[in-house]
Amino acid sequence: MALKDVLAKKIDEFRPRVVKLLKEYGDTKVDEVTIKQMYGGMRGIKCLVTDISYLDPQEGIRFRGYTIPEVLEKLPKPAGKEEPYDEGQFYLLLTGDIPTEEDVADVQAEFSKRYELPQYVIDILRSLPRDTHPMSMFSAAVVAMQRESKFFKTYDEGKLDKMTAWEPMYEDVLDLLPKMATIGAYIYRMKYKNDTPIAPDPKLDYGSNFAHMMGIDEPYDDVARLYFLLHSDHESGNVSAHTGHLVASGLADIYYAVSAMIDGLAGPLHGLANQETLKWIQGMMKDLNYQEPTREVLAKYAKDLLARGQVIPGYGHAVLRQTDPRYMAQREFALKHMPDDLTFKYVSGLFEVVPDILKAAGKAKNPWPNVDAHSGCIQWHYGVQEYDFYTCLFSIGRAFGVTSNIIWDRAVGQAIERPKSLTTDMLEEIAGIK
Ligand code: CMX
Repeated sequence: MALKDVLAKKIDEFRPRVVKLLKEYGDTKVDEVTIKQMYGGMRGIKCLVTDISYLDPQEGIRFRGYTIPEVLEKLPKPAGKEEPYDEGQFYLLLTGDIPTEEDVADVQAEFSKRYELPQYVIDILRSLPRDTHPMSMFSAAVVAMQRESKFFKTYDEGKLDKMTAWEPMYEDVLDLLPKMATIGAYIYRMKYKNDTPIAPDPKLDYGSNFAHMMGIDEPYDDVARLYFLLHSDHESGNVSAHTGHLVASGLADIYYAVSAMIDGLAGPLHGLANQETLKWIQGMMKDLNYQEPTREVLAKYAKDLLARGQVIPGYGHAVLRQTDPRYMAQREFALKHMPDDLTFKYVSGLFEVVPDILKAAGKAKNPWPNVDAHSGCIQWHYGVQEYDFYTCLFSIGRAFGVTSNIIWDRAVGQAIERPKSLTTDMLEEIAGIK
């Protein structure tokens, strides 16, 4: 069955569960909120619903109930390749089912018609000053395509209906996801490779097409497939996913929502962390005269950093309390393909010493590495050495999960977001200070 038909069936089966919860259990309490949480970025407040992924503090992310090792094992892979099709990950995120080869081929056929960018998007990218940050370029290119939105057109013609609103949203998502790869690679080659963009090849799967448009040989296609899959979703409360959901909750279309998602990713506390981590590691390599890293020198370097009151980049997490399985998946790739890479040796050496140092320091709730401790070093190894671009890669991957969530938001009629604010005076009153 084609993806859209499978999805339609799933949505029909799922809606009564939401209706029952709201009708019969709508007043059931889920959580309480403290003043600390209100000032503290709403950390941990249970107030969002998503069925696409769940972040278990011990196990890490589960996509539709599957752990990362399970997803990597179960999803179909292109012949002779190590990493699964991103088309298959999209199918899984949307439906909760592991797709067959045929299902993946259907999604690939849909994507293959839609990689080409409208000329005006290229014109817009080219008209921006070349030193514009690639994330700003990315966001501008996506929002510029809003005129293509079928969702908006349906709304504008007065035909948007609660029961079918997910359908034009789905069509918009299918239009946009392949173009995310094309925009990313276009920006890369225009900005960093002497303005030599490479046209998409519709015969290729998503990861291979991206590698082709980046102009990077195998196994960068596997790197791309893995990278996009690992970054595709991380529940819906992180800044990028939440921003996309929030903007779409006002019935904005996917172009506005994904452009805003990109803006959300651009901050150093979120998507920019991967480039910051690699920058720090390479600074350390320079400080240590590019010597082969030993446990002793790495430990001293990390301890000195802590003594100066700084955080160790790539370690710790707001929710996770174990080594991020996304880190482990990348580590396995690096051990196989680039064990002698010096940057990887530093990354690997830090993994051996930093957790104990952080545990001994006693502050960080999670002393283990997160995804960002690893991703930059693999990109660097395959020639993507422009730090600024790394968050664009994250944007392409994250769009798979964010757009899946938004399709389901429309399917189950998630409402416009409108939490309530209080003033500091009111909080002092509640606290009994006044
Ligand atoms: N190095 C040193 N100290 C750290 C630390 C680290 N890597 N991680 C946490 N701590 C410290 C915090 O600074 C905090 O200290 P204060 O009480 O003095 O403020 C204390 O430990 C408690 O923090 P926490 O509750 O464990 O962590 P948070 O939820 O507040 O912050 C994070 C999480 C990721 C911002 C933090 O661990 C950090 O700054 N890590 C380094 C930067 C990084 O790797 N960012 C990428 C995040 C990836 C992602 O979010 O996906």
